[in-house]
Amino acid sequence: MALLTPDDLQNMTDALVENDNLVCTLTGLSLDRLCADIYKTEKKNEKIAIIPVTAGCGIIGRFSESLLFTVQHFGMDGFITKNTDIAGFYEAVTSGADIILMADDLAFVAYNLKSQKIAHNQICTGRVYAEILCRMPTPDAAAKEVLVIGLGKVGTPALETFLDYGYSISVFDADSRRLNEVVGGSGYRCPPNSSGKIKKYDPNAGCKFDKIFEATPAADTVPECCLTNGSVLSTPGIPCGLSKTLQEKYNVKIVQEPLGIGTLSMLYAVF
Ligand code: NAD
Ligand code: 2YH
Repeated sequence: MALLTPDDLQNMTDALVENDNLVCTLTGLSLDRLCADIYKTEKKNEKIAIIPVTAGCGIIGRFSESLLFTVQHFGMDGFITKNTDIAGFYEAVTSGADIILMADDLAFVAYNLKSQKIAHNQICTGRVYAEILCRMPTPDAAAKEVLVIGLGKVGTPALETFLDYGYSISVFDADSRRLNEVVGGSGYRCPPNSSGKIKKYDPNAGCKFDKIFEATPAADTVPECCLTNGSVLSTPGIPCGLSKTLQEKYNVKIVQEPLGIGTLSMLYAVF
């Protein structure tokens, strides 16, 4: 699992605001309204505690602060506990928190102490970045085509979303075992009822995609041959899988931000 770094989060606040505007242009909904519509929930003045966690590789500079920015940017009441770990959990509960955000090296979760709903960052991130593409108007309603690159813990819930919307999905993953598993529609962590709806991406077939989803930890994963002028790339992957040169050459619109969009999706999942 790739860990965020303080550098990844350096421009996070600007990126969140810019992406909110872009998502609104693309879908007609702000990120806040989009997440409310995905989960059919609304915020109700919940108090959100962010607990820094020292386990594993330890506290990541700007992580808790970026979560607090996200919470406050979307009009919610949040605070970072002074204590870390279990002492931070005790502080959060005794301070009247309704929802807890906390992450170690393996998982980042939102937990609603009142309703006991829990959300996982990778699932909620994959879902919201896929929903952004699904909610864009498609010129030809029949042509619901998407290319998905990266079939891991973020890419898999995205596949489920595209299947729910009736997309025909082309997929690629550098791990051929995972690729075959997903295309075969069987095996561990494969979306149910996907048989026949997901095909291997063939770079030699000349297919161009208006909509591309990418969730890998690698750079330059989006090949030139899949791009068309004005393609939209929705990508939680860090770093960005599309080079600056190709982005400019094809006027690609990119939805990408390192933490806040996925966090907002987690919060609406537990409201
Ligand atoms: P993962 O390890 O579960 O999955 C990554 C997948 O990408 C794997 O299946 C791997 O085989 C594949 N892959 C690696 N290199 C590739 C390449 N060059 N071409 C094609 N496929 C390749 O990871 P994950 O948890 O799904 O996370 C994916 C990315 O999303 C990471 O960069 C992670 O940091 C990022 N992430 C971002 C956010 C956010 O809010 N922006 C949230 C969660 C995760
Ligand atoms: O970055 C991570 C992991 N990759 C899980 C998140 C999935 N996108 N964890 C952050 C660890 C934060 C640290 N423990 C802190 O500062 O509290």
